Amino acid sequence: MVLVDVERYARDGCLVSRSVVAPDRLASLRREADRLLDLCTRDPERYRERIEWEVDHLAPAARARMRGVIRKLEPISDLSPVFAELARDPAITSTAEAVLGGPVELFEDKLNLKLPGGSTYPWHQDWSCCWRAHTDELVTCFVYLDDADETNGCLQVVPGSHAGKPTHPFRAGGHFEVDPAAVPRDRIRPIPLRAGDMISFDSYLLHYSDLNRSTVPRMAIIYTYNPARLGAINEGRFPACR
Ligand SMILES: O=C(O)CCC(=O)C(=O)O
Repeated sequence: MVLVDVERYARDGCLVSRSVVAPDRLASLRREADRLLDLCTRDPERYRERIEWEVDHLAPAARARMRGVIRKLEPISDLSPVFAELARDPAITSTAEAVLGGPVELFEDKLNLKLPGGSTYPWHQDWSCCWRAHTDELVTCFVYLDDADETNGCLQVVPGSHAGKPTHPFRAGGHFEVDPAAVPRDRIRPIPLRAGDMISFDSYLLHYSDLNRSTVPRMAIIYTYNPARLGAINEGRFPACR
């Protein structure tokens, strides 16, 4: 049985779990990530609804060398039995189950690549930027396939920023990035983790990741869960192409 520190999660809005994926399984997950990347890179037209390109998120000066590089694939569980199985693994789901108080249903699933040169995710709150149409009873489980630190863009968070379910204003003219003035700089914590570790977090938590300035990838598989009692509320996310 996995012990989950739900009090700490409630206080910080996030929780680190070490070694949720064993080293031998990590190797096969990386191969699966490479297979999906290859599949989508070979036929980008077919998979276009799933692909986010790096060039669409980088400053103009950095775009030329990142042309054709994929930043994110979403969804993936319908393309990949391997990642669909991982989504049901108790080592992953037990945190979401403990926090949400019962069985969980997969709400969202994606593979964030952040290959060398990969772009920033600006400060945001998942609920206010992306999921307002749905419930806010959501827990995101962010599992690293590579070691991650500040050089290759590990996640950074503001612990406790979820408390009271605040909705911070967006940057002027935007609909994703929280106004940088609303981010308390002195409370920012980078969370360097090893491959196979996981950070789970609340849908109101302020989080960010920097450019990958290193020569190594920072791949992560990201699952978000809702309580199973609400049903499969985000089934519509799957595109027709397989
Ligand atoms: O991959 C990352 O570094 C951050 C991803 C993220 O925050 C998101 O997908 O909402």
